[in-house]
Amino acid sequence: MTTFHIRPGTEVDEALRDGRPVVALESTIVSHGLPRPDNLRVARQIEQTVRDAGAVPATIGMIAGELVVGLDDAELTRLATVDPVAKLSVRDLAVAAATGADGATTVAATSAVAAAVGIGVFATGGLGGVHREAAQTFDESADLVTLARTPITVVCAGVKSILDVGATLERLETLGVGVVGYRTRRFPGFYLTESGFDLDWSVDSPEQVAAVLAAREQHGVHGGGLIVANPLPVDEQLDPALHDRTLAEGLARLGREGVTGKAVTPFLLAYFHSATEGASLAVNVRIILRNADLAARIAVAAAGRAAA
Ligand code: PSU
Ligand code: MN
Repeated sequence: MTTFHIRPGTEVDEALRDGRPVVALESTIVSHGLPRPDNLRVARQIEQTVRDAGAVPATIGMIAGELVVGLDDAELTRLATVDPVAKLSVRDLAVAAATGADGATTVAATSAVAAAVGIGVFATGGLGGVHREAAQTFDESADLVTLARTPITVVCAGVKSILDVGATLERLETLGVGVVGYRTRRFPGFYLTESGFDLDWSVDSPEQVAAVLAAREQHGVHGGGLIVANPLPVDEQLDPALHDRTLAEGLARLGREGVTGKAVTPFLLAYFHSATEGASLAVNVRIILRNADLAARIAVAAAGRAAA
């Protein structure tokens, strides 16, 4: 008998059976990435954005040890409000299930679970990656190595600007993870429109991303992930001077307070949100909603192609 399993929400289950477009969403953004009480409102807005673009949202998380793909509103509320909610990467899933934990899935865990149930498109804010000073700390997000072996398309605004962006791009290349800019040849910088790094490829439409996914499947050669990097328009980015100041101070505090490991990303995001008096939060929300919209349009295009 199986004790632990993956439970699809009713709507997600039906959509997957009918071949309708579904977009996976992560819950770590909700529990650890955004401050309360905005987090719950934003979580609902992300789902609504996916619906408005014609796809079914599947927010993934763990409720009392059960892995759920397509949390209902009560479950979403629970992960947004109770304490503690564990931050679950792929390696944590089985232990959290066996111990009956509540948990939120990171990009890594969300990607792995989504791919396991046959969801091909996922929207988030910014990927995890190589942390600054990783040469000493070895702190590199499991998001990268998971994407190397997981056939999922992740729509994001690049990697969080708190990271070493150049090193992260090098690791993505080594790991064989595809990276394409959405209507840009510059890699986005999360809070900032661009990070200062170039990309080899850009795509112009959801249909073109769907064509990439179809080609990958037809080749049967590359089983890893594809990153669709979707930059914020320049007039919507965080003021670059404010960004650089806040980042420098946040990194200094990190060192002073001895924050390490999986607490680093939530600490820096929270510091940004308080130090910029909500400006970075508004930008972060814009990023996620824009990515949810694009991911849904990609899922719609991919489903249309499959049906044709
Ligand atoms: N993007 C956001 N906010 C977040 C995250 C991404 O806009 O909170 C989360 C994701 O869940 C990602 C995680 O997987 O941060 C990376 O954490 P770490 O660096 O500890 O792997
Ligand atoms: Mn880490």
